[in-house]
Amino acid sequence: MIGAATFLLTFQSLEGGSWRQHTPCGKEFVMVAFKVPGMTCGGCAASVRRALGAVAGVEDVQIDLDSKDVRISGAPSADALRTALEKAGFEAEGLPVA
Ligand SMILES: [Cu+2]
Repeated sequence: MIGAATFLLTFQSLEGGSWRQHTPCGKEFVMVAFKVPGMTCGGCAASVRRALGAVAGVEDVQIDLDSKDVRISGAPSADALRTALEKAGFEAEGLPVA
């Protein structure tokens, strides 16, 4: 339980970048957080979600339209995320290079 609480705190304090995490059951995965300032409505958010969800290795996509924050969990490559976003007409801000 302590592990789960720590995990949640870490997750909520993300500002941009990527993190290697272990779930409470010991599985390792990566979280990537960045901003997509071009999202202005629910339609944009849906496009971004669809584009990112199709990238190999992505397990979950969370989008906060108000803050323009996007959080990915899974093990995708940042380049693949960037390419998918650009194809959908959006630019990522703060997406790690590696
Ligand atoms: Cu829109």
